[in-house]
Amino acid sequence: MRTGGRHERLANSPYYGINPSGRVPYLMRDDGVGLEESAVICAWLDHLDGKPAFDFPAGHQAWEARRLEALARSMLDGLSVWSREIARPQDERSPTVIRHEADRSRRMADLWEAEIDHPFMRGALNLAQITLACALGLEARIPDFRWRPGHPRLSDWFGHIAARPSFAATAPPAHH
Ligand SMILES: N[C@@H](CCC(=O)N[C@@H](CS)C(=O)NCC(=O)O)C(=O)O
Repeated sequence: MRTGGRHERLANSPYYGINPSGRVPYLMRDDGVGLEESAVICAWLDHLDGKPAFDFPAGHQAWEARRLEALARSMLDGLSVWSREIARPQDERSPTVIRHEADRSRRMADLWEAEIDHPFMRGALNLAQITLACALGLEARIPDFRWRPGHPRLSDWFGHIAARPSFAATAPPAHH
């Protein structure tokens, strides 16, 4: 089993022969079938030992899990657009896109300050928690993404999850 590593956005990258979408992460299963999309790859890895920990809970709670996971992904997707935009050469950056994503990130930080005490966000580790932590951790890559002021509960929550050995070992390197 292999996962896609460093990714170059090149016109004729040999990586496109492996994964035509060109996106990472990408997991090549031992049977030769490749999987993309973080949630799909996480589910696959989580099921490898026959004791999955990240499956949705039963009943109505499954909708809460889906709802929160979608909100976390929404924040992360917006931040990905922002971080990609500021990585472009200065004269190719769109101030409109950057402003739109900065505004979105502020609304989402407010939303999460209100949602962060939800039992699903405070209980056993799950994909909604991981996704939100990845989003908030992008403060290391996006200098103007300053979500902590005015969001004490979210800051406290992030402090705990960021201290997990797995998060500490894979924190995004600061670009500034
Ligand atoms: N929702 C997807 C997002 C994947 C994604 O957009 N990956 C970025 C890097 S973080 C990428 O490969 N971008 C390169 C491209 O779009 O060409 C996931 O979670 O796997």
